[in-house]
Amino acid sequence: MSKEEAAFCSLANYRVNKIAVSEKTHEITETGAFLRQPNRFTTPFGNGAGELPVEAGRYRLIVSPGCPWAHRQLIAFSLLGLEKAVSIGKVGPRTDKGWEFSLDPDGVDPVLGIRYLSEAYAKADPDYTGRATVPAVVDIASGKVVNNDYFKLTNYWETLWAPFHKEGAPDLYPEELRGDIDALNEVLFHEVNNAVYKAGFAQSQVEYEKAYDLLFNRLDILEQRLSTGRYLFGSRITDSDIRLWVTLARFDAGYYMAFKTNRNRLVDFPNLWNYAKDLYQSPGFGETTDFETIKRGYQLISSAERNPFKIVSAGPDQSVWFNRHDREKFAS
Ligand SMILES: N[C@@H](CCC(=O)N[C@@H](CS)C(=O)NCC(=O)O)C(=O)O
Repeated sequence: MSKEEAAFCSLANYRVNKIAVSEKTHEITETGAFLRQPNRFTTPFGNGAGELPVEAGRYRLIVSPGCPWAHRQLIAFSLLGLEKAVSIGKVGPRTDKGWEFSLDPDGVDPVLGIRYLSEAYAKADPDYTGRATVPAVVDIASGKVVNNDYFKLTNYWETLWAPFHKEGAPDLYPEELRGDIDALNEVLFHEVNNAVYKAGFAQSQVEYEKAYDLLFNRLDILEQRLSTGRYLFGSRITDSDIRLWVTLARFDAGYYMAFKTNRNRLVDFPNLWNYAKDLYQSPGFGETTDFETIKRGYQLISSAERNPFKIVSAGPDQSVWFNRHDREKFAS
């Protein structure tokens, strides 16, 4: 965690934090760096007092398939078979009113009965002035957002929600690897998942280049790591693979152009590209990936300033994701 991020996270009073960042500086520091708003709703799932009870039918998970933080949840749900316990609602393209349930009949989520995701945030905290983000877990009975902690959500699904996993579901967060997975996830967040945003939203050359260097330095290390094992932790898919993969899936179609993370494309890294294709062709990954939504989502961000004619690139050719990969060489 950088010094700025640590200072930001340690601000005790979220309201002060929110005003300083969202209203005055729009998540931009004095030096022009992008500093993501903290998650507002972080109550953990669990059976302790004050925790969110793990109960089938109680919650609705709201996602946009274009969003990497939400896409993680879709992959975990597909691999674990959780959709019977927690239903999923999908928002349409983001508008100037935020996320809208524009894909649903009459533009209303059939379970929550709301038109905008911001309504569920407002029900939970009428004073909330941050961005109403996906993924968001909404308590169906109250209609309130109860958790939007994208960093921890997959870990909850993988552990506390185990009683609702489908038969034969993989263990994506094996106990003996948790320390190593957590350590890698922290690095992945700062140097890959969020580094692309730090590059794309930077408002100074220096901060953009800092993020760019951080990102490609880490991708070079991961390229090496993936030369010795099929997945990040050897022969089994774990939570870390889901986290790395959602960023790789958006790399050439979104970040490369829209966020200027263009030292090279994903397809130029031999191991990362074969690894990414391998996962794309595995259950849970390709089937939850919507390249058109991803492309439009990134290329039309803040389109008034960044892309005033709203032109979305025709490429890249997504059929390459079905090309052969070489990762079976690691199969035992
Ligand atoms: N909850 C996190 C991360 C989730 C996030 O940023 N989601 C994006 C989509 S990838 C979003 O919902 N953005 C809505 C907006 O910016 O209004 C945050 O608040 O920064």
